[in-house]
Amino acid sequence: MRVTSVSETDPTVSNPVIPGFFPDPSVCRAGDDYYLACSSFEYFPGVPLFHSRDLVHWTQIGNALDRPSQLRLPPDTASSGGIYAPTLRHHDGRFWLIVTNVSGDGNLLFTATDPAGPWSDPIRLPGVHGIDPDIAWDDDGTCWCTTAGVGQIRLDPHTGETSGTRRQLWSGAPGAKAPEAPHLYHIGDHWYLLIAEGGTERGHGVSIARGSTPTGPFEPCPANPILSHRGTDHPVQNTGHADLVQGPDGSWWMVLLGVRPGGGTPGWHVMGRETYLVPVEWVDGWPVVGELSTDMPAPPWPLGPPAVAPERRDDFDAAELAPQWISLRRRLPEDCTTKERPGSLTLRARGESLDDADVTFVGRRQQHPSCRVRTLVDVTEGQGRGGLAVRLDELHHYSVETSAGQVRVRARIGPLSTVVASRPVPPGPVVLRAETAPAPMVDARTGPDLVSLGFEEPDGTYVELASLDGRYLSTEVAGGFTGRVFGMFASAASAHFDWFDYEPLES
Ligand code: 6LW
Repeated sequence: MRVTSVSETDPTVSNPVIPGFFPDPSVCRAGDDYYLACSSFEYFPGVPLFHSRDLVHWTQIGNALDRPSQLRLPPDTASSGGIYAPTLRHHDGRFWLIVTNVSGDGNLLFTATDPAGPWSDPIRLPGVHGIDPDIAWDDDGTCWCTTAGVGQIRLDPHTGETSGTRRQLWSGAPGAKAPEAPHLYHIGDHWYLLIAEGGTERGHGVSIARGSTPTGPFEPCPANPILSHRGTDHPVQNTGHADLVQGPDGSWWMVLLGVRPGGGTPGWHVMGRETYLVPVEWVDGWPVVGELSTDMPAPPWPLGPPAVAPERRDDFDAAELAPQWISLRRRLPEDCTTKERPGSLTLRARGESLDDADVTFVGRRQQHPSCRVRTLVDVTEGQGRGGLAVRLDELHHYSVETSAGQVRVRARIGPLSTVVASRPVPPGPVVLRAETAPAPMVDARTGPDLVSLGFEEPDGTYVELASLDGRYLSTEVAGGFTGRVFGMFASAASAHFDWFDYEPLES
């Protein structure tokens, strides 16, 4: 996150305010603090949580679901399955997080006194059906749970029991794809029901309706969709899945997801759906959403300290991994530890390759269009094999891996899997490298970037083994709801990673 100050009086801030695959943002305010939660799908730990004091600078403070009793993702959990959209709220002095595990126990409710955790074990919600659950309290303390579709039911948030009948609140704009991501707000004299519709691709948009009670009836806003970039050439596309929040000065703002397609036409996005911020004005009791720009005028209040980004280089000196590190479906202490070799992350292989859903993997999201990722890995023990991956899912990944005396680059693109290049190397630890750079020219035939993979000789000289088209690691090609993750993996015996360095490059 960088504040590009044009001048002290007129700084601009860059959007997305949270770059990288952090979709389906839900935001809440508690006094002078703001907290935001995102979807996490097949990754463990799940539901990344951020903190801000100014809605602009967001620092990840943890992951709400960081133990198996909270997040059970079976080995056969599909990529882009698992944890779908959360809603995060502050009520009665507690934080409430409601979310759907589409590959496990359905809708679940968690509470915490500190959003940094620990969060409770789940309260199961067997009577809540559908994804994108929202939770809101009426003035009399009644709790309403609203889900995609848009259905609503009364909920006891302490027991998870529902009561009454599920009522259909609104079906969104005529002919639009199913309304999703409902959020209910009591603002002034009205209850507002905010939804996403059109699907999370290029047709995505945000619509709203209002009524005099939390159960409706709801009157659609005449200006719906109040936000959409469908049919435009705006650099941010797929805008939708929003949440409203009041700024420190009482003004209103919206967080939402969007993507940055690159390359030729139709454009391919590789960092997933990212979290954006946009101002909102109220006119005649309806929200009017301001211009979403990637370099937007800073909000009219003093900006807090810049976000604390993940450490560029991790030497794995700490007993626990920092919150930006994510694994696939689970993280078993016997397979992923910094205790076996102090100052090193030891990964013990479960699967035999990145094609396996159960591969031992620890990675962090790509958050910059251009970046260089390096890691020092030692597989010299026994028949070890492991390496550095650029992953979208089991069917779309590039990797540079090493085993006794050899380094090779593998590419998996859908049904195709091949070793693109290999090179003998002396036995012993080796620095593996992956870096992304904008494609040299942009026309209808070029993807957004090239992904270079290789290793470093002992004197640091980079030996590029392959330069591959980044479009095949994009969501437009692979489908799904996530974005690229750079990760370390073990695919035979064990691999020891002494450090991991993620260097943003000017693009
Ligand atoms: C999310 C829903 C959606 O739950 O995608 O396309 C799901 N719309 O709002 C995953 O992000």
